[in-house]
Amino acid sequence: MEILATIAAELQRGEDQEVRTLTQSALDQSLEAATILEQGLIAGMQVVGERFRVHEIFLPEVLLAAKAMNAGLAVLEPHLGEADIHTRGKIVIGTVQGDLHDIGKNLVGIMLAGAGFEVIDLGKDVSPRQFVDAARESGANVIGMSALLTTTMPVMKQVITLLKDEGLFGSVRTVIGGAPVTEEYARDIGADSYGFDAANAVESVKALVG
Ligand code: B1M
Repeated sequence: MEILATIAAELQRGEDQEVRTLTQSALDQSLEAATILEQGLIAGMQVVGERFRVHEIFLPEVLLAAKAMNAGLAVLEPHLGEADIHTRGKIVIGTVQGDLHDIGKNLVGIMLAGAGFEVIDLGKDVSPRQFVDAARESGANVIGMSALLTTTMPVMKQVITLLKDEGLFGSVRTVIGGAPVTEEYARDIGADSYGFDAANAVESVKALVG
């Protein structure tokens, strides 16, 4: 679909206005929000990540692409998820301490809210103490953690250790995800579940809180 390739290309150029307008046009053409997300926005961001990795582009360009991604996501937000009306449970989410990548985490939050969960989003650079206190104070059933850097993944384990120290492990379940995170890593650190993408994160949380 040509418009999806154009969205991906404009996202790579960091053209947030264009991405916003094109995303709306794609919806107007009756394309599924999930298709626009996967084949337009995420496809564009994957190219950005690869070009950044091989030093063809640098941080300023990545930041502009992130801004364009957020512009497109804002248009898609009301159309993602299942739009259940009742609350399935409460979940605290955030990107772990030291990590400023929040696009994937935001997407997970949108999909969880769309599936009927009450989402308490702590934002990015969230410390273990903030996660655990927020879960206790809100009575959340689940903590969802996102990490995009290999250097910040160990913070997820610190959250689980703190839950154990505070006697909350087991009653507050954990789900983790983010590009470098694997199911095996989740098992190793004692996380209850893992989501490889936003839709899978919703399935994992549903399975946890049944
Ligand atoms: Co940075 N960055 N970045 N970056 N960045 C990566 C992650 C990197 C892989 C790029 C690369 O080298 N190819 C690399 C990490 C290498 C590593 O550790 N393995 C990297 C680096 C090195 C850095 C800096 C260190 C660069 C520097 O300063 N020299 C720096 C670190 C800053 C910090 O965090 N302290 C940095 C900064 C940035 C920006 C600020 C410029 C920007 C982020 C803006 C923002 O988020 N507001 C940025 C971006 C945009 C990226 C890439 C290009 C794209 C990430 C993204 O948004 N993807 C990224 C390359 C890549 O991933 N290909 C890269 C789209 C998003 C929808 O996918 O986040 O993977 P993702 O989320 C997915 C799944 O992972 C999953 O579902 C989502 C939807 O499918 N998921 C979950 C995510 N969280 C989940 C939680 C769950 C379940 C599933 O349960 C709770």
